Amino acid sequence: MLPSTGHEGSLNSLRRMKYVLFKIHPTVCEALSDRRPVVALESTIITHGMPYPQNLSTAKEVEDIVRAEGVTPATVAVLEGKVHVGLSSDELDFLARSKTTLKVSRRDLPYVISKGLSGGTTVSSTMIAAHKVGIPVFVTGGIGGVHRDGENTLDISADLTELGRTPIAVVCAGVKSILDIGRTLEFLETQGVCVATYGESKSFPAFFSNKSVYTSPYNVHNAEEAAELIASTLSLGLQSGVLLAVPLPDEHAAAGQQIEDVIQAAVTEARLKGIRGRDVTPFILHRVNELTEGQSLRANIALIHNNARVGSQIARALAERTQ
Ligand code: PSU
Ligand code: MN
Repeated sequence: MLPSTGHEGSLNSLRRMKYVLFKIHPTVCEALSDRRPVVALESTIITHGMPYPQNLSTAKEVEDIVRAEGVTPATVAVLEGKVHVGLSSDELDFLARSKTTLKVSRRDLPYVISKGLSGGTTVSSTMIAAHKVGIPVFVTGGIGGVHRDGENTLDISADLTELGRTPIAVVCAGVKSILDIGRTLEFLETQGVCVATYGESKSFPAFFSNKSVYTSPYNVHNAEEAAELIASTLSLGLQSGVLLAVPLPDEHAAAGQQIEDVIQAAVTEARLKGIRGRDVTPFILHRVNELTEGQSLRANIALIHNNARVGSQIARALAERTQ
């Protein structure tokens, strides 16, 4: 018999906690134990980022695109106090229809878990879940950032500090111009986040627009280069994340410009109405969609599809390297 370390009790309770707090879908479990590629997906976009029924169809399409690339999708959400990694079709349906689910960021996790509540996970809490179960690549639409006037309000998304402390590669379409892109990039630099644009463009993309006036620190030209960058972050043992920004496909660029024009109106409206804190991003997304008569939603869906494809290729290239 092995000598007692005196830690068995706490180790066992830790294992139990993880078992109790997390529910990993069998397809995700199998893929992870076979070292096959998995892509994590967030769910605030389902609960607070898009209206029903487009939220549901998009969530399903994104999972299908990931599967078609030979990768296992793992949509993350909190359901009745458990962090689910990988959802069933019924669970996706529940999240898309529910009007009472919460928006769960890092700071909300303890409360939501302790009360047995349900919610969509933001980029920050999805990164936490992905890291805990060992999924290195995560695909989303847009990350949170420093809000306009953030130098006064201090409204800076927890996504940015999460990228500074959790080694996950987040594939997105850049930062929405509802945010202050320049300050967001400065903040990411302070947090030690390696930021690169995917492809040839020197510009850092602005979500609806495939370029901004800001230069991207780096470029990766293909999935292999992106995987190399992620692998280097992991081998160095850096505890910070990587942000890969994939520009919106050209055919949607014109719509992007028109959407930009109404963003200022929506931002001003949010300020005048006294919208604060976690409600700001969902409010602006909703208003921009109304003001563009659905054009922003269509562009949003197109770019998420594109990100899912690119992110899956990166996850595959990374898995091939580490196999
Ligand atoms: N940007 C979008 N759609 C979204 C979000 C951001 O275009 O759904 C969501 C993401 O889940 C992101 C969160 O992590 O909003 C950021 O919210 P906040 O700005 O409150 O940190
Ligand atoms: Mn905020």
